[in-house]
Amino acid sequence: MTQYQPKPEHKFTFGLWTVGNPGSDPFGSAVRETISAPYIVEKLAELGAWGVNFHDNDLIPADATPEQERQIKKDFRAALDATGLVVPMATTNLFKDPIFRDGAFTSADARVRAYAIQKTMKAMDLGAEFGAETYVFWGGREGTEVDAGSRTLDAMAWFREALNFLAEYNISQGYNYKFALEPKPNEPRGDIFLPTVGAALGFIATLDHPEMVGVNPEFAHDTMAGLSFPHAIAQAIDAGKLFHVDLNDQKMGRFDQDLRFGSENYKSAFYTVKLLEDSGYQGPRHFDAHALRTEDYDGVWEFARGCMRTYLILKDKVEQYNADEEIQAALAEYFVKDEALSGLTARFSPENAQKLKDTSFDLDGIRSKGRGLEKIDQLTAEVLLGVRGK
Ligand code: GCO
Ligand code: MN
Ligand code: MN
Repeated sequence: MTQYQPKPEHKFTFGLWTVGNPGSDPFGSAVRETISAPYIVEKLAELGAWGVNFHDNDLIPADATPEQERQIKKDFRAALDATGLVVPMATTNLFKDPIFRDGAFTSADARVRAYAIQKTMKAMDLGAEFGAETYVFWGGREGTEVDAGSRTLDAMAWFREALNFLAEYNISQGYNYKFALEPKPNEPRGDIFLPTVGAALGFIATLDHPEMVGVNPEFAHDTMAGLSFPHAIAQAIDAGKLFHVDLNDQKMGRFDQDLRFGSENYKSAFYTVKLLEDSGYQGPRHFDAHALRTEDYDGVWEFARGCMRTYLILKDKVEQYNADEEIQAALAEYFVKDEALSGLTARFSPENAQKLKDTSFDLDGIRSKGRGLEKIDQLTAEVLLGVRGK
């Protein structure tokens, strides 16, 4: 049991909104009482987490008086100091207030857009006060159910304008945040703008400070849409843009379930951990997940422990996979090497192009040989099922 004990060095984080989620859904009210931020900090530290993240209003309720705000910050700070928990990421709630019913940065109402930027600047101030280094932008309300307003093209321009404004604010305040855009295909909107990691990466390239902005992919979001999460994060890593990651689980084609990490799609969870670990990703391992609505707080802490333990178990499996001689031998066959040809294709030159044109390939030989993936996949399954010795 102690083998998979989460520790701060593993960089596990949770949002106040995750373990603090009281379990209400569109059909039913809360099943758990609301718990305070300092209590959450204390419990997370006890479980071995490294950090805690928040939306502005998770910490400071929208209707708090200045006096209440001061007291909340003081108590939260005291809990952080007492436990050593850090706040690596902060974000803005741009979805709860009815004012954002048709978008925040992309609302067709200029007053709403300006208010969303104002609210975000204040939330950035709050995050910076607690040392946050990553600032997440999840545009949950940035989208449509109907295209009746025909604002999609304008929305792209407004979204860009907002991010450019906030990037300058980041610089002028010396906050040094890295911005991370979090794509999601739908929910709460019927269609959310920038629905995939690829869409977000394309958009980032159009910003004034593309170097400041990366992505925060979430397991559930790609899985909901039937896409591959490991492929999404691989693309983010390749682009040097994996600034943060939201780990959870999800059944394909369902509403946003936010299940315990690794509870549903073992293989995708394994390849997710493998990509994060093998690529040397240094950021937080953030669990943006909720305990099942069936649970009381005992279940919530089981859930939080479970997310972290499963990550560590899968990390162990990755090490086992990487060290498994039979798997490595099969992989060596799979990755067919040809230095002469790779030398030609690595970089264009007229000479290389000519040589490549003159090359004759053993096409039938290549065509007739299978790729050996059944074997590699079965060996991987056996590692995951725990029947291959270490
Ligand atoms: C969701 C999102 C959010 C964001 C959070 C941080 O599906 O509701 O994943 O949980 O991650 O707002 O920006
Ligand atoms: Mn989500
Ligand atoms: Mn998320």
